[in-house]
Amino acid sequence: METNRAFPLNAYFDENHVNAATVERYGGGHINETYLVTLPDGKYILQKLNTYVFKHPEDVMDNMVKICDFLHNCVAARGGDVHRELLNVVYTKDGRHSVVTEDGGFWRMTEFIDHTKTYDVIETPEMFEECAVAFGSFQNELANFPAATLKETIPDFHNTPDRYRQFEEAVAENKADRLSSVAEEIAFVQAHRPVCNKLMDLLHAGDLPLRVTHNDTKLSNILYDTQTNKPVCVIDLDTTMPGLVAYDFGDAIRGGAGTAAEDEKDIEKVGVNFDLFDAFTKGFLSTVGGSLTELEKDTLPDGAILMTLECGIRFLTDYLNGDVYFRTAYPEHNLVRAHNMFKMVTEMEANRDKLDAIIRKYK
Ligand code: ADP
Ligand code: GN1
Ligand code: MG
Repeated sequence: METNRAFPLNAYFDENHVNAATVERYGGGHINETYLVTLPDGKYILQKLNTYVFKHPEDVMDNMVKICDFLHNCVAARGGDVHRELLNVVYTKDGRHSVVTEDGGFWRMTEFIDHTKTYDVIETPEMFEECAVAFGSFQNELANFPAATLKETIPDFHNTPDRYRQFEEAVAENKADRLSSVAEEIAFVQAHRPVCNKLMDLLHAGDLPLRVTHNDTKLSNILYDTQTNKPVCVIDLDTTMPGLVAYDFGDAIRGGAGTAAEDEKDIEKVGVNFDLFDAFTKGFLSTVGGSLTELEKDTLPDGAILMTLECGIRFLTDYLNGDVYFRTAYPEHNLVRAHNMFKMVTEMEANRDKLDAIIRKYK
């Protein structure tokens, strides 16, 4: 339990409420600091945004407010529960979407969505198919969102060639003096350099359209109802901005179709579960398939390989830089994560025919 004086609760509540509040660390995200605030009459999620990652956190919140307002209308129009099926920003007493504290901390609050949980490893293909429907529906609902009003919260977020450039920079700088221990991993990434360009080349050639995508479709960014085990809400809208559909498909496969957790230490347990790949494809294409071009559908497996490779490159880069981006629990954490991503890439590449056949089955 943390002392609530360390948090900007005064900006949101009167003195009595502040005194009655308890605050505890919550959730397992790699980026922001997340806390559960409990008051006698309600629960809230308070988050300190990671300003190393989000250089302009006010842009993140401006986007979030616009997206949540838009989703509010969608959920209300279909008769859904507007306090459960979307994130609701809690405003300060003077009507602001965020608080900047004296030490420069950037904070936001949302309503806590109770009786939900997240998963690090999915339990059944059915649950993963439903996850796909949830992410697909999120994309469908935002199809009419005015994309030009969104700010780019992390420039070049899924620009894989640029991620490769940052990796090369990290190798050259060797800031954490870890280079000598990762020769094999570096060779793996270098051998995959040509793969990094595929989707960006198609985008730049005008062959793939930009849509409003979530861009961080990992399993723990879906809240599942603890009673029904069905997805309730898509969360973590910090990177929702224009992107390729293959990013959302691919990142979800990366984070959910594995046979083990992202940071499983026993590499033997790490691999791709093709039944889960099948289930996600089924749910996703049944939801967004009607609005996708043939090429978008055909390049979904490229997205799965690319997002997994990109994430592995990002973990390895962060390891080389001394763990400055992702939250880590021990020194080799990012390296373990990178290994696991590269093993999944290898397995998907070796089974490309199988992945293509699954896409054909549902397209
Ligand atoms: P990060 O960018 O660090 O991943 P998230 O916004 O995804 O931050 O939040 C981290 C975790 O906190 C989520 O995985 C989820 O478990 C929990 N969480 C976040 N917002 C809510 C909410 N409004 N209601 C319930 N749980 C939430
Ligand atoms: C981060 O924020 P979180 O924990 O949901 C990261 C994703 C990575 C993921 C890997 C803003 O997601 O891009 O794929 O970790 N988010 C950001 O687990 O960088
Ligand atoms: Mg998250």
